[in-house]
Parts: sequence; structure tokens; C-alpha cells
Amino acid sequence: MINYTKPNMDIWTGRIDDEKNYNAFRWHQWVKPLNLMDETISLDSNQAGVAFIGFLSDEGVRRNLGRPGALNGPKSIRKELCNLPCSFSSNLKLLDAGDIYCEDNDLETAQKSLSLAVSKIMDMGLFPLVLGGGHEVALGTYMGVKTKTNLGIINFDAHFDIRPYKNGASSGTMFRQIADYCKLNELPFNYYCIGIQKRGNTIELFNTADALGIEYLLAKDIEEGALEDAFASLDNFIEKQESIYVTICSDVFSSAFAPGVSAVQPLGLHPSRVLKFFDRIFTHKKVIAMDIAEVSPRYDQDNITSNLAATFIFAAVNSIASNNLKL
Ligand SMILES: [Mn+2]
Repeated sequence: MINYTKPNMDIWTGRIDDEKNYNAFRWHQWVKPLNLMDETISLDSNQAGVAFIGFLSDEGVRRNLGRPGALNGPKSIRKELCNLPCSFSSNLKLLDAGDIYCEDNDLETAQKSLSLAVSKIMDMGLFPLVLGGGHEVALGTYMGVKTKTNLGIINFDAHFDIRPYKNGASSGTMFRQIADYCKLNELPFNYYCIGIQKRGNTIELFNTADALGIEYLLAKDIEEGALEDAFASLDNFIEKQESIYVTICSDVFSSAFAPGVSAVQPLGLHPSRVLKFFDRIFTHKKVIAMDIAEVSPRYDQDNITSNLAATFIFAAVNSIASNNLKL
């Protein structure tokens, strides 16, 4: 596995209320290093674990003529995770598995390395939680996960990211690449998008989405429509899948809450509404991997976008704990 750096634990610092009492712990006291090059861990049957891995790339954003900066997302998100409370059983282990970086604009190699890292993490029985990076992270995560024949992808995003890629892959093409991969390998392409913006996708992309059998909820329908109908559609999709990979593109959120992204969305969704959908997905107990993308610290204000990403990671980790551990 190339383009890998082992975890730097210096970043995991913060408030300490008590040095021994787990109930007073914050994440920086609980996260342990996991060097994917030479360490493995094995969990007891009553334990579960989440491994964070950073994807230091915004090469896809650059190729997509967007605003680079998401390269520094993993560091900034980790900082916001430090002081979160350990509000779950101590049978849930948290690990920092280091970073994959992109070198010499070679996005494809970085994505391949990420997929290797994700599959290594899953081989250890851990849940991979990938910190982007541009949304091109999704191709790497997916290729590492594809262990189940019926893997459903749920993408929180203003964009379909199914653009043609004959002139090069980017942060706008991953799900088209995955669709083609599935076709080539006779796998079903199960893709559901939440928060699609009409102003963010051409007519041709909506036509392609229909042709590929992509299901989606428009942002405006989520803001204005009945939540029960949207939930029923989402539940129906999840019930047909063996397992689920969740990916969040931070431009699904309104720019009022997420200014630090590659492409701002004035009409993006309110985070608390997104969280309702997010939490609902986990209640099905099928989510086996996740990533969060497009946090771009150079455009952020007071780290609120990184903090928002950390908030969704907090929700995910608590759901993983309650789904996998007997309390
Ligand atoms: Mn995206």
C-alpha cells in the first residue's frame, strides 16, 4: 500500500476532566493508533470498532474546476472530533488508521491505495470511516467495500456526480465510474441520492440518472414535502440491499451551515433535517462503511463546517455502537 502515512497522534489533544473515569472521557482520550502497514487488531466478540482514515486529496476537485482546499479536511475534522464525549459503551473502540495522500496529481493511485486501506480495515472487523478530501474519495471507499453483491450506495449530495469521464475522472464522475464498473462485473448498481439540486445538475444528468435507475430526493422536496413519503422511499431502497455504504458530500448542506465546501449551496438542506435521514438509515443496521467529503478549511468560518462534519461522525459512531453492542 503506497501513499500511506501512519497516524499522527499529536492531533488528538483536548480537555481532560478525568484521567481514569471512562464516563468523563472525550474522544481524544479514547482514540488509539492503528498503523495499517504493520499492525492488526482483533476485537473480542463483545466489542466493535471504528477506524478513521483520512484521504488527503482535492485533485478531483481541481480537475473538476472547483475550489481546491478539501485536502486539509481530514486534519480539521479530526480536531473537531477531539472534545466530543465518549457517549457510548467502552466496548466500542475508536482507532486512527492514518492517511492516504495523493502525489503528483495521481488521483487514480491514491484512490486505489484508499480502497486497499478500507478493505484492510474491514478485514479486521472494523467499520471504516473515511475523512475526505474531495468527493473523489467515494470511488476509493466503494472499491474497498464492495464485498457484498448487493451493496447499496446512499449519497447525501447536491449533485449526482455521474458526469462522463472520457476527459478524465474527477470529483464529479465517481458514480458514473461505479455504474460502469458494476455493468462490467454484472453487479447491480444501487444508488440513492438525497438532497439533489435542480440548479446543480443539467437536464442530461437527470436523464442519465433515470437511465441508470438512480433514485433520488430533491432538496426542495425534502424541505417542503411530507417527510413520511421521503422516508418510505428511502426505507424501500434500503430493504432491497444487503448492506449500505453512506457518503456525505458537504455541499448537501445550506451554505449558511456549511460555508467551507468546494461548491457552496445557498439552497442546501438544514443539517437537522439531513440528520433525520442519516439516523434513519442506521436504524436498518445495514451500514458497513461511510465517508464524508468536501470539507474545505480554507473557506470555512470558525471551523463550523468541520464541526458539522464531526457532528455527523458523532451520530454515526453512536449508531454503530448501539447497533453492534449489547448494552
Ligand atoms: Mn459530490
